[in-house]
Amino acid sequence: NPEVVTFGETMALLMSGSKGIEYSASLEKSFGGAESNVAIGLSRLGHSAGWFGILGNDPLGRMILKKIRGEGVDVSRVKFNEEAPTGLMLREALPGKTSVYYYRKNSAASRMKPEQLETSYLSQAKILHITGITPALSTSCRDTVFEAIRIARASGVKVCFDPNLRLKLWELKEARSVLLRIAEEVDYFLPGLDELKLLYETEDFETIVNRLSLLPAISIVKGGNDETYAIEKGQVTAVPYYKVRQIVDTVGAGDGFCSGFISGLLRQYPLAEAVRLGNLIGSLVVQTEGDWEGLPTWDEVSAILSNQAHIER
Ligand code: KDG
Repeated sequence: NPEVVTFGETMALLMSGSKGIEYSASLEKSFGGAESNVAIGLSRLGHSAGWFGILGNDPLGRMILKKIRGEGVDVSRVKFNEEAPTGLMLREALPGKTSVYYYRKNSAASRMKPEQLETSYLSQAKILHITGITPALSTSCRDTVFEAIRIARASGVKVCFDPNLRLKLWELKEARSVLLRIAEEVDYFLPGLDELKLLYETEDFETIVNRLSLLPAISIVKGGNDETYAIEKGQVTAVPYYKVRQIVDTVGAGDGFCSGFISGLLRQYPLAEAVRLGNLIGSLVVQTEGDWEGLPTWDEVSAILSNQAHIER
């Protein structure tokens, strides 16, 4: 059984070049989903990771399954739905503005139900990773998230939660109530600072820290002033970002962070070191186009950490 288990919606992704979707003659095909991005990251870092979700029984669904399997992620619990399609997203990165368009309403993934969870698959993991995208997809997906947390907690599996606030999927008011309820029940809460400002309705960092300190979870706040904050029992530790040569595409950086942080937890690093590894993976992902393509292997990470020069040929 995988050490880390995660689930959610993974969609086909069509990306345009600099002409944008409207004027590009062709689009590049890939796929992405916050949870499978994290699973791929963990697999590349040398851990066993399992991802599941529901895909449409269509060419895009089959492509996604093969690609994620090809990354060494356990996909044995993935299901296909015959009635609904695989979700799709289009993305364009125009100078200064990245836009995402979803074609995912009533997708196969949105049909996930709590009864489909396999208790022993979850309960034998060390870590369950969930995101706040899944509960936004449908009520049955929301119930599935809460049931997965219940199973994990009953078996002593640690739960990591990235709220991944997606205002294209639900109203802030509803998102706030659901995401903050989930945050109460997890071991590691991994929000971005911008998300916390919306969830707690304040710009004030002190207030945010106070609110987070009331949670049982250790909170890791991404996207501060070029640093990530680890907040444990009211104690704030700031861990600086790595320098990035050129930011190409920031999508997937948060997922990269999560995979590095979880890798640090599995390696039993002290908290700040796990955060530092998360920062490193995030900094590498933003230098490549795509959600998960830039995720490094453990060999690449080791080389960077030991300062080895990269030899092209
Ligand atoms: O974190 C990256 C994700 O946003 C991307 O892969 C798409 O999962 C996705 C979503 O639902 O937005």
